[in-house]
Amino acid sequence: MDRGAHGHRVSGQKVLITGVDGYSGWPLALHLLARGHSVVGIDNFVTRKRVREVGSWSATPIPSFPRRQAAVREVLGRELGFHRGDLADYDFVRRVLAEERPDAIVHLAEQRSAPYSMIDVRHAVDTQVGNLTGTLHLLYAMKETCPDAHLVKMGTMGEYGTPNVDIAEGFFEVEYRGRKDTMPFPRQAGSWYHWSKVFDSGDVMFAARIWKLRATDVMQGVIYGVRTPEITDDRLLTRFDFDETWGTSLNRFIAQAVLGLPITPYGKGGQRRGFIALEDSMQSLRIAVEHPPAPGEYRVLNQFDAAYTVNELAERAAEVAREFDLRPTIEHPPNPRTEAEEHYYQPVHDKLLALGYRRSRELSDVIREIYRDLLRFRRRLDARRHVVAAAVQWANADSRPALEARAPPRTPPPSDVAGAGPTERSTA
Ligand code: USQ
Repeated sequence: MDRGAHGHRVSGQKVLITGVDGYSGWPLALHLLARGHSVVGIDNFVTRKRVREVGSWSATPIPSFPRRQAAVREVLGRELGFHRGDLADYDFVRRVLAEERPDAIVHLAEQRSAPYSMIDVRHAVDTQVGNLTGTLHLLYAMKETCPDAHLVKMGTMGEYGTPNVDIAEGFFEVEYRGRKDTMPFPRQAGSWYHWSKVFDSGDVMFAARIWKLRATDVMQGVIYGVRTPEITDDRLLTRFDFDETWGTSLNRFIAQAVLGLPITPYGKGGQRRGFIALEDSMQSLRIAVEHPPAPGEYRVLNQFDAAYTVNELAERAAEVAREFDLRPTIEHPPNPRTEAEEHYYQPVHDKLLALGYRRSRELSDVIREIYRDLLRFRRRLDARRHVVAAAVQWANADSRPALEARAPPRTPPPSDVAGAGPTERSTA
């Protein structure tokens, strides 16, 4: 067993992943298992439910969780432990942590969609109360049962907003009225969802300080992609969302091209964000797990690979589309969000590189791979094409009428889902 600089186990760790059934949680479980760690997951399947709530589904067919576990056993020859439950239930969280005693906890079990949080007051409250409650429960349960574990908490680059100065990696030195201090870089989030991550960051930083917990707060950029090297079989596919609330921009652009719909950078399209391929996000999380900070240290990682404007990504998606005989147009619908459409954006992202992060593949190669998979699942996309257009408006207090007014599906859902067995509805 290897030990790191802080006497902490590096290889062969036991890692608990909350949100193991999700877009990132599932490929992270596969990646960590393949690297020799043991993995236990938690999920309550609420993402599957919420995606159904907005009338959508994953473009890739997702087996029920027991079938996912069986596929891991068969393809990777490894066991994936699992506890079904909700982080809102403190007794459940405490019991699982006491029983599993993980070396690291990767906390991904939060409502992760900005548009979903902006639908109306109920969705805003569900997002913030749910996200903050889950994180606080984990922090308390760690303190009570496994205070030496390392919490890797999924945050977002969107916590920082788009200030007109460079964005520091968590902390920066400030001089004010002749005095200096090192302080958290200001947060200016752009949705109720993104604000929930800001509040979480404060809670994690404070818990690390008072209870000497090890914590990594991951400022994650926008993820794109459908595959990781461990996804060698369709039964191991992760979910891929393309509707307006759950799909992220580049993934949506490729789905739009496959559906023959215009690609939609909102407004002027000069919104610049940090992006990272799914595979490289998994690499980064694994690096964070394998390099824990010292007890009491709250570490912030800006986790993205490169910054692009949505116009640049729309153009790249349209260019690669031609290789597949697709000829998408690019349109600029009025921006449903309240955000700067032309702005400075220069975040520092040095720490993961210093820990050994290297980009695995070029952007166009990943885009190509997404096209190949989405073309295979085109019927599933087509059955839900009505949920691609934006309906949730930041300026509205209630976007439900607009969401409900979207046209119903033209075709019934296809039943042939790549032999994956019963899909979507979580447990069998
Ligand atoms: N956008 C378009 N057209 C679209 C969809 C999005 O122009 O059809 C624009 C948005 O207006 C925004 C940018 O693309 O300016 C990014 O939007 P997104 O939907 O790709 O990402 P976002 O809502 O910011 O959230 C996603 C994930 C979230 C994660 C975040 C990282 O859903 O969980 O925290 O990316 S970050 O953006 O760095 O905050």
